[in-house]
Amino acid sequence: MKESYKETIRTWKGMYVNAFERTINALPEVEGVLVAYNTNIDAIKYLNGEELEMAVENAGKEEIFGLVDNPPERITSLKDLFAGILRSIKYGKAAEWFVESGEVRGYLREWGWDELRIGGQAGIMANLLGGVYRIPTIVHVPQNPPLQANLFVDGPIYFPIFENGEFKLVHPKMATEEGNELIHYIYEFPRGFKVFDIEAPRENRFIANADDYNARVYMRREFREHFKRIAERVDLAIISGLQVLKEHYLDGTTYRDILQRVEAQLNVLNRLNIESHFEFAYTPNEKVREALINMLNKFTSVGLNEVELASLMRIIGDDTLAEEVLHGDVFASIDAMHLLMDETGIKRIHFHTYGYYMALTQYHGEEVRDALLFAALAAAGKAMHGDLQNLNQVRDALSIPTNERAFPMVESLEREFNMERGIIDMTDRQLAFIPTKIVSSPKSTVGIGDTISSSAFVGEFALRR
Ligand code: 8BR
Ligand code: GLC
Repeated sequence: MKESYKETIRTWKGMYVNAFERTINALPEVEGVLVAYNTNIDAIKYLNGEELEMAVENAGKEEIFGLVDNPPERITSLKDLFAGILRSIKYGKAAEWFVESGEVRGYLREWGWDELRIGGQAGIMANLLGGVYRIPTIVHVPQNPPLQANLFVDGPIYFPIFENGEFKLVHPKMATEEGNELIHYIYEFPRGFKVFDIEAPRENRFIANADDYNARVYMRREFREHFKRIAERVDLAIISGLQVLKEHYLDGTTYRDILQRVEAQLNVLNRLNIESHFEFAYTPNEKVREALINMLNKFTSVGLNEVELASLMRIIGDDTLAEEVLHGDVFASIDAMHLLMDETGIKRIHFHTYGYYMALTQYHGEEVRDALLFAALAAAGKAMHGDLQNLNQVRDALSIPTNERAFPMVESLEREFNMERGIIDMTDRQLAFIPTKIVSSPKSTVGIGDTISSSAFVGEFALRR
């Protein structure tokens, strides 16, 4: 090990400990967070090689293999389903396809799961913010059947209801209804997972999405009609779930109609001076993606990973920059973040990737970096346990070594931009950079991105108070 690395390890260790203590002490400062719109049930199955091989053989191996590199991107038959799963394994890539066939939906339910968890960015963040950080959190839940409501953990997690004109906030478990069960079937596999001659280059998951509500960003009546009353109860909002929008729906609705309703709600948030964060999940449709970029000026903050940042560069930058971002070039990623800020005026961009995070802000302060450090601990805790249940699991992540592979980047940023303790002063902007903690055999990967973004956004706000 390089001698200078020992010093770097000590420096970051100290910063991690300090950031953790400061952030958990500040969290009670947050009075309320709103998370909307996508909540669903995640039915997680940890794949078994032999079982999967048998199922593939039964469904028609040859045709399925033909589809692996010719992906239908949606599921109308069992062949599509298995092609999707094998493709994710082969490339170690996350993917999410809609299940259009009722017969396949029946099969998926029969095939079963190992574990049910609350899903959707909004649902996951509600369990984290309300259940683990104990911050009062109002969550949008498109459907509230008992199966899903019981996946919300105890704590200050609220579902708004109006009874005889009276506004009430109750835990989702206290207001269940005969709703549809919106199930996303998640097939997780570890690095090195083998099936036939395919071997997973890294851990990841394939999602078969059997949910017609979140697919069109269904909004509950309470949110459509009483949004202002809901918004008045919080000081922060996190919006997600717009990535699934399609250009047209069968009934003639378009993504524009849906986004207009979302924009009206953002206007309310802005009038009330509520800071808002948009979680930018991968959006396959280019028109929708472009419309989302155009909406970013209504938000205070945006969170994205390398695939998402690259996909935005294909629209507002160029393909070369997009490729460089995808290949993990840290300088290109910084250029891309600046470009996104120039184009949209958004005040905060939080980029996360395997091994390091960065935040570009139109304001200065060490709390931006400290919130990223706190988020990295939460992410590592989540990777270790699959489901985060308490702050001790976040604290335990302090013992995981800081990712040394990011140290050469720290050195280049110190050389090029005079970075000091993870902070670069760019006059009118600030860039914060942190090496993260990587868990070597994560229990599962779904929801880590949501954990990172919400912890950093809410943590920073708490520290600034
Ligand atoms: P996305 O799903 O938005 O890409 O977020 C996933 C993030 O989880 C990655 O950017 C990475 O930072 C983090 N992550 C993954 Br994937 N595996 C991890 C691990 N084993 N330990 C810590 N963080 C991890
Ligand atoms: C997507 C999936 C959902 C999952 C979430 C995790 O929204 O549809 O099932 O829980 O991503 O980030």
